[in-house]
Amino acid sequence: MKRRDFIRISGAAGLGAATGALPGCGVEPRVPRDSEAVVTPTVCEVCFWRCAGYAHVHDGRPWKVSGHPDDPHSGGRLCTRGTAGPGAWDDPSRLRQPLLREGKPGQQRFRPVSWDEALGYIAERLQRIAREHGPERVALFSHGSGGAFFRHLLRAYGADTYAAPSFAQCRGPRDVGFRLTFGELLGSPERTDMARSRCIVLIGSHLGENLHNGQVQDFIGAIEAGASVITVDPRFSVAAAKSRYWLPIRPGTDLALLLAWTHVIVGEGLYDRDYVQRYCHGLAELTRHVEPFTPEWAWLETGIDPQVIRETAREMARHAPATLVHPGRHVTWYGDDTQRSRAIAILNALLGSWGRPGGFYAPEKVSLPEYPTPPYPKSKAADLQARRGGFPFADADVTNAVIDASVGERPYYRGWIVYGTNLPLSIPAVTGKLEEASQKLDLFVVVDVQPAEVTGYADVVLPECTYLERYDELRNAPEREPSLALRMPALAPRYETKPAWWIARELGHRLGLGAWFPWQDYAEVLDWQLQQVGSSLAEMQRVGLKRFPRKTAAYFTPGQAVRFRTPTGKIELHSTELAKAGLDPLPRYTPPEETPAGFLRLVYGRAPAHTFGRTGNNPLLFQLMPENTLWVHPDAARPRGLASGQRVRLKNQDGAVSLPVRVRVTERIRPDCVYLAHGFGHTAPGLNLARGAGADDTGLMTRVKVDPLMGGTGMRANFVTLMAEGKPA
Ligand SMILES: Nc1nc2c(c(=O)[nH]1)N[C@H]1C(S)=C(S)[C@@H](COP(=O)(O)OP(=O)(O)OC[C@H]3O[C@@H](n4cnc5c(=O)[nH]c(N)nc54)[C@H](O)[C@@H]3O)O[C@H]1N2
Ligand SMILES: Nc1nc2c(c(=O)[nH]1)N[C@H]1C(S)=C(S)[C@@H](COP(=O)(O)OP(=O)(O)OC[C@H]3O[C@@H](n4cnc5c(=O)[nH]c(N)nc54)[C@H](O)[C@@H]3O)O[C@H]1N2
Ligand code: SF4
Ligand SMILES: [Mo]
Repeated sequence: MKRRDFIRISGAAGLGAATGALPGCGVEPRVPRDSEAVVTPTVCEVCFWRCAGYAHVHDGRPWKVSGHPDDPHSGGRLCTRGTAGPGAWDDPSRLRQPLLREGKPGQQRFRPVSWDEALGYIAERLQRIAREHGPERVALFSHGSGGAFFRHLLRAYGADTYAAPSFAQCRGPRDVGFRLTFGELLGSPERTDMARSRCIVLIGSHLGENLHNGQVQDFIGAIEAGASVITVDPRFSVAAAKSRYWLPIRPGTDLALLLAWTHVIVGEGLYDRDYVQRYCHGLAELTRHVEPFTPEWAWLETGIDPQVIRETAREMARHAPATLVHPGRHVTWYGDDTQRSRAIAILNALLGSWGRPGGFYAPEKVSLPEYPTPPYPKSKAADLQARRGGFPFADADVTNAVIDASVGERPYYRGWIVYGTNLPLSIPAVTGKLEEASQKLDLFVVVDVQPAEVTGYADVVLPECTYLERYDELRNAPEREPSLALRMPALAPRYETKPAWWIARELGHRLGLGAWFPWQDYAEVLDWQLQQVGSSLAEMQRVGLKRFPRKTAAYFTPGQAVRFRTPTGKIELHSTELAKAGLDPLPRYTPPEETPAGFLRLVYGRAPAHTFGRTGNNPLLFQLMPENTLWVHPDAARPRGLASGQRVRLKNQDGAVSLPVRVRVTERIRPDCVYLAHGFGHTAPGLNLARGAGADDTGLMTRVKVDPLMGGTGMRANFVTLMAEGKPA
């Protein structure tokens, strides 16, 4: 696909989305002229790439959201999902007022209450927990912009546990693996220099379906410029379709392939000698370690022809250092994920791509001072075991460990605040635990925009307004060029919804923590911060996004002396930290569990038109893709008597059964696995469109393979059988 095709397709989808009259959505079919709309800057929150753009409001309704032309995250174009932002505002299921539980936990029976009553209830419970157990026994789960305000509130209160699914269910293994190797994290947006890559290796990363906007544009740009793409995926993904090589790997054996590639690169002397000598520690150990991992050995594990393994290794070396072995983003797959990420990091080090054009650049953000408030109280820190589950390389709090520490005989945590994360659909293998936690906790608050499944466990549900109706912190993301972007309210909050900053401030004052909220309106904080860097809120309201000059170089200069933030000051091929902890200092391959007879491995990924489960009820995106389908290879479909369009239920190895989902028979997947886009199969009664549409992968993940280094939950350890429902549609 050419870049302009991408623009046209995403633009066309967006236009269709913004103008189509939908039942229950109420979007006017008449397209207003640009001059009729009031335009204000925004930052998209439909996913966490956070593109900067503009909200166009006409007649008191948002009629479109467009990209900011100067934005490095979006190149001025929003993706399909971002363009459907007005649907988030117009979602008929939106929460409208605070709710207090009436029925039992797990039942969605609530009584609408005033903000005063809801906040009074929460403040009273928080004070009681602090008095009886200590404030450190309150945990924050968070994913999304407004979580920062609750983090600030809870730190002022004395609670420091802060767990996000973006660590233990997403990027954690990769960030830990790269930190152990290079001494630095990859961040978001990833510091990958893909636009300049000459060779791109994608291990699973399904760019194009994974629609992180700027990244997909860089990927397309690189392909247009002739980059060679090698995609490793058991499924013929969109990225595979754009690749020179597609390696349909046996699921769970990527580490064997990575070791064999390393074997070839080291054995044939294809690595960057000067770079490795100058910057790397442990080449001798690595050379010894990979000796046995020949392409022939890897063939038996991965099913990939040894000649293809050799050819692709040489292809990577030919283009180095402009070869990017992409670190991926969602990498909690099989439990050996930190080690697999280490193997990816090692390969990049050998190719000399870290700190070089076409590999990884050094990102920079704006040094933006925090608004002055008193230091947080030095209260007792939460028990590290409770927060991080005792995982030696957990660099952040571990969602599943915090959940575990909230159940059982003597639960550690007494209160939860859950902001913008739908725990039952995002954290596998916790359903029973969530029920138990909701019964045992003294306080369970959910802050959300819609009645997602997680709200069913809460005592109090607080309705946040959508991103189009609020201020949030400035977007200050590490990038090639530093920039600040403003999100401001394009409309007043609808119904009785409120922004997170307001909720946190109100609670702060009720808890006697007013010193941490010495402002009336968050706009004052933004203006103060902007003044410190030579701008102002007024300027940002006008320009939306402001770029700042870089202070350091984005790449190493030839021969530059670099001290890496690792114990040896070098890139650690052989990890001294892992060795010291008695763990494998070089990645060791463990074959995946065999698929039981008659079963298929369940794999999953992203649908381009949706973000997880959060957009299922967006009427515009629902129209584009109302449900997911189950990808099944003809060789797996035939003996089961399945045809495309037929509905099946999936049943996993432990008897968990999904909602019905339509089969898509396709040769684009290996015969030993089936594929579902994540985020469908909602059961929450309030989600009028999404409820019952398609099947949910999380409910089928009753087993996880926990990463022993950082606690991530490997989710690809589940197997399913298929049960036909009725005749082909
Ligand atoms: N449209 C859209 N885009 C998104 C998101 C979204 O919700 N919607 N979410 C964003 C977020 S938070 C994240 S973390 C990223 C995730 O996106 P990625 O980091 O790209 O996620 P992966 O898990 O690598 O991608 C799933 C792919 O892995 C393949 N796969 C399955 N098993 C194996 C295996 O054993 N080996 C290999 N090599 N491949 C395998 C699947 O077939 C599928 O193509 O996407 C981001 N982009
Ligand atoms: N089975 C399975 N599990 C997964 C994954 C998978 O592919 N398969 N992917 C994993 C990955 S990579 C990630 S990053 C996580 C993502 O995990 P989550 O972030 O939990 O993903 P969502 O399901 O989108 O839940 C987001 C919640 O935030 C709410 N929300 C949306 N906008 C706002 C807002 O503006 N304010 C507030 N307060 N709430 C809002 C939504 O209504 C929804 O309830 O999931 C992980 N879990
Ligand atoms: S990638 Fe799409 S959904 Fe995500 S922030 Fe950008 S425009 Fe919004
Ligand atoms: Mo993620």
